[in-house]
Amino acid sequence: MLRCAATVGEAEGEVTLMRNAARRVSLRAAFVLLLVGSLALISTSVAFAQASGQPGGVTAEARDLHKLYLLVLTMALVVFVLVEGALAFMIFRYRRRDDTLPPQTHGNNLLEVVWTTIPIVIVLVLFVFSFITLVNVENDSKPQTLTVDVQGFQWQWAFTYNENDLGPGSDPNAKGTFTITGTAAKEPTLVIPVDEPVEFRLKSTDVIHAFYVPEFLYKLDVIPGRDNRFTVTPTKIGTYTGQCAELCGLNHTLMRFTLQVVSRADFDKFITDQLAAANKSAQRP
Ligand SMILES: [Cu+2]
Repeated sequence: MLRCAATVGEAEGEVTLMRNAARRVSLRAAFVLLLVGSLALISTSVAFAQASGQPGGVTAEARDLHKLYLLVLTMALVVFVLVEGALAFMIFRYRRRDDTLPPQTHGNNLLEVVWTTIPIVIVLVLFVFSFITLVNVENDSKPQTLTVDVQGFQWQWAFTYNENDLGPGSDPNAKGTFTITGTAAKEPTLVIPVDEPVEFRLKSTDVIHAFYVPEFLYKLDVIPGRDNRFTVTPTKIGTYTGQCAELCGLNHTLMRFTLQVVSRADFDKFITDQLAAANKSAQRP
């Protein structure tokens, strides 16, 4: 009898060991599945975010902003798929089959901690990356900056260049200036060199306007009495459109302009031509 009881005990012990081993294997499989699934979901979301049609911009700063956009969109997609997936799973798996009340659960510390921690981590990650991007984009201490004074007025723009402030090699004692002023009939063209930091100093003589070139992925208000400025480093030669992005009165829609990003040689030629024209008109009686 005793031997028989010992044999039964040993058999039960073996069964428990086998069950524990099976549980470990299935836990490991679930973990691997979760890891592979998460990686697949993240890479699919990154690919989807990249293909979502948001243009990458034409400046170094826009590239940073575009990266931030992709990060935010990827995180949003991952959260969306996980939340909606869990919701759909619950709806179908635990749908009502009869009138029996399901087991009622009141509070679960682990779940509370998990669903409080995850949003906090997401917000912190977004805050840190947004802050780093903002500091980079709004860093106005970049060296060798060429400056253009941008004046917004009802309802056009005036762009002023100073001969002593045209980037590397410009004569600090030169005094020539010229202004390109837009009119209702003729929109102005703003010309800047490629691969050089260009600072825009924004001023308004009347109401609030906003200086906006969509390809910069950035805009800044032009406020009377306030010296707003920002710097961009264009990386792509081309012609782009700009516009006022703040409703500033009846003819707000007329506040469009053209932006040309050109090579340094073309920019120097543009400056020489404009200064010559400005000198000629100044000498006219
Ligand atoms: Cu406007």
